[in-house]
Amino acid sequence: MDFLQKLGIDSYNQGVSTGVHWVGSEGEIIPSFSPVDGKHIASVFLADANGYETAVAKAQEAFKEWRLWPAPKRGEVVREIGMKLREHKHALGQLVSYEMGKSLQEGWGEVQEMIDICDFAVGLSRQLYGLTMQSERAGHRMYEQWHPLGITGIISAFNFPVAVWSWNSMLAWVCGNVCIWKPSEKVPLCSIACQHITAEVFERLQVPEGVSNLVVGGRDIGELMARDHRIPLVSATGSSRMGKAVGIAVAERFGKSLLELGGNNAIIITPDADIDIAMTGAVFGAVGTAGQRCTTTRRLIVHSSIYEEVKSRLVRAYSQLRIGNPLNQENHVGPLIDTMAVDMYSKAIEACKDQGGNFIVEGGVLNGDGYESGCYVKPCIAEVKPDYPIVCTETFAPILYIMPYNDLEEAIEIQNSVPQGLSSSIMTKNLREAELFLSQSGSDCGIANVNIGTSGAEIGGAFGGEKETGGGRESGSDSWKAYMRRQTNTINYSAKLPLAQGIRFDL
Ligand code: UN1
Repeated sequence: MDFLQKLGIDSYNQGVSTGVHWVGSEGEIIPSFSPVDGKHIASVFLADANGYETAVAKAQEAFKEWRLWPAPKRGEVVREIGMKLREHKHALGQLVSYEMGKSLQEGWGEVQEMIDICDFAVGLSRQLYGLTMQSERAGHRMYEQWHPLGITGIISAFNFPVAVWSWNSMLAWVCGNVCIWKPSEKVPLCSIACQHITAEVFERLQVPEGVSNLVVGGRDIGELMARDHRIPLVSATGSSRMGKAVGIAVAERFGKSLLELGGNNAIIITPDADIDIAMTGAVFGAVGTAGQRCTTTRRLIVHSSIYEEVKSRLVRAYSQLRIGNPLNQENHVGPLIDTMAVDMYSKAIEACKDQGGNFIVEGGVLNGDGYESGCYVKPCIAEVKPDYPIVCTETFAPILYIMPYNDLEEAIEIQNSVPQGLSSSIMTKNLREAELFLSQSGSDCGIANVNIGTSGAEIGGAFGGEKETGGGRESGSDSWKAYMRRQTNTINYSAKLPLAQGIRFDL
């Protein structure tokens, strides 16, 4: 495993860093096991309350200096991080794949997303534009400008152990913020590797200590961050349940939160679909990352006239899936993150059966040669009714629900009938169908695609969704605005003091 060495991972690693320096901790030691082969990779000292306090104090201090760096200079730092990531892409992708369990291609793809967001953020560092308005008063000028917020708290999930952090941190940094990152304790080594990569750059460019803090910890650290008034923005990725708790705690102290939570994404396949494209989109969407993306395709809503054809093609496609070690590029599907996730998968299958689901591709946990970790499961497909409680729930596993529809309005209603609102797509060559799906009466999701599956969004667009997905937007477009505060400035350069709205106040 020479990638561990290349990324600076030791047998024992500190879990708290203020950028260049690692902070000793009295916290619990957690081992990181690979879901690929069940082997112990390395261990990490979790952050305790003292480690957390050190990080917050350093971050506060660093912010005072970092916010004074011109934004394009901050962009230069991010550019250098992008260069370092290119150098480490191979090794970091391998670590992501080994520690998290996604395929090697997807591990490298995740690092590519990091590189891409660095490029995006570098350009953005010269484009943090505000508007100029026309004042209603003579001799007045009015405009708005954007200032950094301070500390951005980043809580990330296991499924994208490095990319989601980079979407947040690269933008937050060019905006002039400092960051405190609490990664998922299921994938601590990925975060430690990222911290080593950025530390090299930060040291060389003399970035103040405390701009990039890592706090590997459990739920207690997440709770501290959510309640901490010194952290004006908490960006959290994970389940809707976690996001609700974070959102409430942050709102209670009038902080800002950026929530990217559960999805329950559907593809509508219409009679005018190119079935080959629809199949590839659906199968990759459902089994890619073993069904553990927030953008995973969980529901297929298929027109009744092609329902049987789609079903039999899916059954055939699923019979060809190779499940096994994700570092072996022959395999399509790797393991789930841990045996707890396997348990949730098994329970969801049971619940689906109890609620009336008919499995056309059976699931099951795999044992034996190559499956020793106990984390490998069979992707499966069930015919369901759209309102089964299990169908309205996000299960982070490769379980695909399929259901028929008769007219497009009905299909859109089914698609929108779940509590989550992240990603959606329609497979059709019919312009009218596509445009209806994208119209105000169409998909209610943050992402709506045509002839593309629900997953694999590019970084250039704003990423996030509505309803229980939390409403936040990360990554591209103008998502940067979430990391800054807007200030409206009115300047009077006349010799009088006219009041707005024509009010007179004569002394
Ligand atoms: C996530 O699962 O939290 O769109 C993010 C995608 C990826 C990001 C997923 N670019 O599938």
